Amino acid sequence: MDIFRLDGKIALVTGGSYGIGMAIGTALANAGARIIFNDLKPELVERGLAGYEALGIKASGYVCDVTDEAEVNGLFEQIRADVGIVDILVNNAGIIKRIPMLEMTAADFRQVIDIDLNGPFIMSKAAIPGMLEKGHGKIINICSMMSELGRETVSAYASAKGGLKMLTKNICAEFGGANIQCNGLGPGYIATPQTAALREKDAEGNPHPFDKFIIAKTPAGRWGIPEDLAGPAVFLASDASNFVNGHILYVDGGILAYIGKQP
Ligand code: NAP
Ligand code: GCO
Repeated sequence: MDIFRLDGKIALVTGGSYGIGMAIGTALANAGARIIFNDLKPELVERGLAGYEALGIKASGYVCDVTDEAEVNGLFEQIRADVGIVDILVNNAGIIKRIPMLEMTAADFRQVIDIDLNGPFIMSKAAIPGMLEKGHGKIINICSMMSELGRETVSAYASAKGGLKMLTKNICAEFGGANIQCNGLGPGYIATPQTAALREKDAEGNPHPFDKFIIAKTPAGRWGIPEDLAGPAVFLASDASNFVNGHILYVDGGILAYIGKQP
């Protein structure tokens, strides 16, 4: 079972101060990895460090905007000086804007693409030289149901996550021969701050219509929790997946396999 261990590996999780990123960082740490994360604001980095410390995990946190190539290159230089060369990169940072397409501005569309697709490109481009130097590397891109399906109001997000699926396959194509595996994790509907609005009860305490829809659409009959991603993330970060490349592993409770329960 040592093939699932990450001892001696350095893992960088973007946007890792809470939510899915924190859960994945925690899982990789529990498998032996040295955890590093970045976030947009110092107070978020402090929050993340406190969260990891409370779990007995010694993490390192840095302020860095994944869309700023100069900041990202500086981040990797700082990490190399402070900790070492990154072995595992988890491109987790992301936003969503739920706006009907005809009401969405081009600026809104561009911002989502910038963070959710350009960000992973910039981060991967900065991480790969070190991985080539070490002779191995793991890149895990956090995709989505929207890498495969459309939905009203999320045109920018679906375009970004669909592109992220194809960036994953392209990194596989360009660097698979250098022992770098790039795969995607495709979470279903997970209870985090990003989906809080879709789960809000009304004044009478009735469930949100979308909440009921997702429950009916998910064979597991529940929303996922960030911890549901722990095992799949460790698998894709470990030697257990050294011959898995360009694959999107969906962790969705069965949503993509299911037409949905009759109302
Ligand atoms: P979340 O709770 O909104 O957390 C996203 C994290 O990314 C936050 O820490 C956020 O910081 C950070 N971030 C945003 N823009 C950034 C930037 N430019 N540079 C650095 N960090 C940035 O989201 P989540 O639910 O944990 O989702 C994490 C990832 O999983 C996202 O890529 C999301 O698209 C994907 N996903 C989520 C679900 C779901 O159902 N929750 C399902 C499938 C995929 P701030 O707090 O400062 O914004
Ligand atoms: C939405 C949700 C989804 C989830 C996730 C599903 O508005 O439909 O936010 O996009 O975040 O991406 O996999």
